[in-house]
Amino acid sequence: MGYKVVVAGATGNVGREMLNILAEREFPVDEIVALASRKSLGTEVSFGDRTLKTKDLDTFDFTGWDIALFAVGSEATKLYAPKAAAAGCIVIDNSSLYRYDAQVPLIVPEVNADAIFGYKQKNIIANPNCSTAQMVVALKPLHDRAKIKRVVVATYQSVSGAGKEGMDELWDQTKAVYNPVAEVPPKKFSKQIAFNVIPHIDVFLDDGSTKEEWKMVAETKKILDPKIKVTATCVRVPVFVGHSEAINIEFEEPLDWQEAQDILREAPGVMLIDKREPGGYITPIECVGEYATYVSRVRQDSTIENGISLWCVSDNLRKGAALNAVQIAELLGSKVLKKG
Ligand code: 11C
Repeated sequence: MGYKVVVAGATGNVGREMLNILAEREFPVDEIVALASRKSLGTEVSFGDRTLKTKDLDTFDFTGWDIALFAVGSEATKLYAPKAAAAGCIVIDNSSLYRYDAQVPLIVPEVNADAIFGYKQKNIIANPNCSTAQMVVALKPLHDRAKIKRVVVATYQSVSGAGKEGMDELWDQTKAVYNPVAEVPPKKFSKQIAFNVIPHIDVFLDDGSTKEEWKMVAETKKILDPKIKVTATCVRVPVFVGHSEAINIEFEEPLDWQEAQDILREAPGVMLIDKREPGGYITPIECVGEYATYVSRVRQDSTIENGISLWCVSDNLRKGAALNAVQIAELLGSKVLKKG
């Protein structure tokens, strides 16, 4: 016996990946429905070797459905997630709407799987921001060994984090540079993204940081440890898929880089590729379509007492979104619902 599964927002970048990953990982599905907003109604999406025609999220009755994976953005989540949850369907939400709600667990299965039981309070579980998810997967095993005090991170985030429109803007601007028939002015991004980098993701906050940077701070605290201090600079780069992060970590206890490598080599969800030679590290183009959080360039930071620096790369649509959501569904299955 398997589950009745809903994927809401099935025509977007993340929704499509949710369907792909449910099929790839052979999630025990008895019945599946792909939902979309009115404007995408009837669009066909793939689920393994099947094709699903999207149905209307607005009129869908969630009664009798076990799990709903939501990838619809905060506004639609606000309307439909409570409706699904009230009908007894457990929502795994990819938007930021519920992430900071004390009654909603925010889960990265490799890091805080036991928090899953908190779903009972609202029947909702939150999926983290992509840049946080990959970072905490890499930090967790190091924190367990040497206790992290402070993290300084700079991100290099791909345009797919901004949805299909972000990807189209990079593509169109890149073409226009070589074949300038018509100018492609910035629309989704605040400046030209082709052949450029933009130190601005999400809205600006009063202290001069951006909401993307704030999310990395707040989410790391909620998922991993509220005592860890985090400071982030989030940057959009002209890469289609795959977020990269340069992470500097200060520990309470000494940790040398060889031991950090050994720990990361064994850590769940992590793939260490660290040869200390040209090409002996991972770049975003190599992580597309993969599940792992890749770590490279592990080295001592001798400017602080117990410091390590490293490079971390992952597919933002997968570990950063759809894969993590499916892993949460798997966790729900194995620890709570126990049907599969
Ligand atoms: C980006 N990280 O790369 C964002 C996308 O809070 O789920 C995901 C935003 C979020 O633009």
